[in-house]
Amino acid sequence: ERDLSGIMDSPLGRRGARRSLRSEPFFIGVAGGTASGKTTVCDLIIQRLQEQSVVMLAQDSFYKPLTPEERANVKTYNFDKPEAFDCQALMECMLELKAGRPYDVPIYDFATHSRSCETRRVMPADVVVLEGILVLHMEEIREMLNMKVYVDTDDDVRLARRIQRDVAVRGRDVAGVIEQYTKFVKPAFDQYVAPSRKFADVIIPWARGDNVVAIDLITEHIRMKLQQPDLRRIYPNLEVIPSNFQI
Ligand code: UZR
Ligand code: MG
Repeated sequence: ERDLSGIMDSPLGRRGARRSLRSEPFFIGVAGGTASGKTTVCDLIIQRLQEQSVVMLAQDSFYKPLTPEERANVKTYNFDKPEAFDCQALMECMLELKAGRPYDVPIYDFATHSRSCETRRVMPADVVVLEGILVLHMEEIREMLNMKVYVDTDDDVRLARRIQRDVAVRGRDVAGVIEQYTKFVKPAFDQYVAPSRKFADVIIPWARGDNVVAIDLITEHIRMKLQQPDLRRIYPNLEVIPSNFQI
């Protein structure tokens, strides 16, 4: 076991450590099935963390753009498998933000299944909120998260919302949405999303569409962790003391 008392008692060491550690954001991942309320949960968390610098990342932004062949056969394309996402780019984005550098996030168009030529610049922040169906399934991503949340909403509620949203916002027709749901969305949910629930630190029941207590608990936890940057990063795992700790 390492003796940290000398380092911790040195005011210079402590200040230096805090300064260098401060630049590492607190990552919170929010997973759950399609149309479970992930985006709403993230919006509410962000609203309540107004005094902090917070950025939002959606796994959806990292959908791989479809090739012309895939686009021609879009009805047979599975958007719910892990391979549909550019996991490499998402990982790169997280690492850049972790290092305190900005990242230009792709803009994905659900109507054309392609990336816009423009990007959205995400600046480094104290808190990074990452939302997406598979953020707890993907191991590399999961391991970077300081807090893992799963939004738990009944399947029938989710299907109803999914139909409404895809028709209203994503330019689909009802029959098409249901067909895609049955063929791809539900099987992938059963195979990847639902089993990732066991990785969550917090499971939020979201059937009614609100859960103020859960949002309060999450934001209070984050606020507390941000006040103790050294505790958050050093005590949980003494092996990962940054090399620049002893400044
Ligand atoms: P959320 N999706 C599309 O419908 N079209 C695309 O071009 C890309 C993705 C859907 C995808 C998945 N599945 O279920 C959903 N299909 O977006 C994930 N079919 O988005 O997490 O907001 O529900
Ligand atoms: Mg969403």
